[in-house]
Amino acid sequence: MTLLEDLRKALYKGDAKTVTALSQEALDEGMSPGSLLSDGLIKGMDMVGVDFRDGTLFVPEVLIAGRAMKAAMGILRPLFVEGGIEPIGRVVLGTAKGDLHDIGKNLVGMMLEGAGFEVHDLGVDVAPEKFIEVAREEKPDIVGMSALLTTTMVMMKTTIEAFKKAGLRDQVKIIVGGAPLTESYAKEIGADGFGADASMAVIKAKELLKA
Ligand code: B1M
Repeated sequence: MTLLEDLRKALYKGDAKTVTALSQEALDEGMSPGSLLSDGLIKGMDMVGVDFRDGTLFVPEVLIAGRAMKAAMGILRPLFVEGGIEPIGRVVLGTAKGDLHDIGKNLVGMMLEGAGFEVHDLGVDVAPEKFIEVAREEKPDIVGMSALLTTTMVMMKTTIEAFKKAGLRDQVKIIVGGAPLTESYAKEIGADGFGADASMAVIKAKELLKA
C-alpha cells in the first residue's frame, strides 16, 4: 500500500495522529503540499462522503474524520501562508446561515492567505446581518460564502439581497462556493464569482481585483 493510500485510510478512520504523521512524512519525502491535499486528504474526505451518503458512516465518525483533516491542515497551513507581505486584498469569509460545514471554507481561507489576501473568517452559520455588519466595519474588497447543503445554499441569495438592501452591493465583490454549487447557480443569485475548489477561488479573487 502506498503512503497516500495509508493516509486516506487513516483519514477515513479518523486517526488524526497517523494522518498528521503520514502528512509530514509525505512532505519530508518531497511531495508538494498541493498534491498531499488533493490526492491524499481531499480524496480521503470524498471516501467519507460517499459512505456517509450511503449510510455506512454516521455523523460521529464523519466528525472524527473531519478533525483528522483539520489536524493535517495545521501542518499545511504554514506552507500555504507566507508572512510579512502587504495584503493584495481583504476578504471576509464565512459559511452560510444554517450550515456547519467548515473544512472547505477553511481551505479556501488558507489558500487565499497563502496568495497574499488578508482573511477575516467569520466561521460557520453566518447570518446575512453578520456579513453586512462586518462588511460595514471592515470594508473588505471581497465577501466569500461557502455552503455544503442544498438547504443552505439559498441563504447565499438572501445574503446577496441583504447587501443590495443595505446599499453595499456595489462596494464588494461576492464569491461563492461549496459542493452543491455551480457556476450557473452563482450567476443566478447575482454573485460576482464562483470557485469550484479552493484554488479556483483564489484565481477568481485575483481576477476580480485585477491583482
Ligand atoms: Co455533512 N453533508 N451534514 N457533515 N458532510 C455533506 C455535505 C453531504 C453531501 C453528505 C452526503 O450525503 N453525501 C450531505 C449534503 C446533502 C445535500 O445537501 N444535498 C450532508 C448532510 C446531509 C449533512 C447533515 C444534514 C447530516 C445530518 O445531520 N443528518 C448535517 C448538517 C449540519 C449542518 O451543517 N447544519 C451534516 C453534518 C456534517 C458534519 C458536522 C458531521 C461534518 C462537518 C464537519 C465540518 O465541516 N467541521 C460533515 C461532513 C464532513 C460532510 C462531508 C462528508 C465532507 C465535507 C467536506 O469537508 N469535504 C460531505 C460529503 C462530501 O462533500 N463529500 C457532507 C471536503 C472539503 C475540502 O470539500 O467542503 O466541498 P468542500 O470544499 C471544497 C469546494 O466545495 C470549494 O473548495 C473546497 C476545497 O476544494 N469550496 C469553495 C467550498 N467553499 C467554498 C467557498 C468559495 C470557493 C470554493 O468561495 C468563497
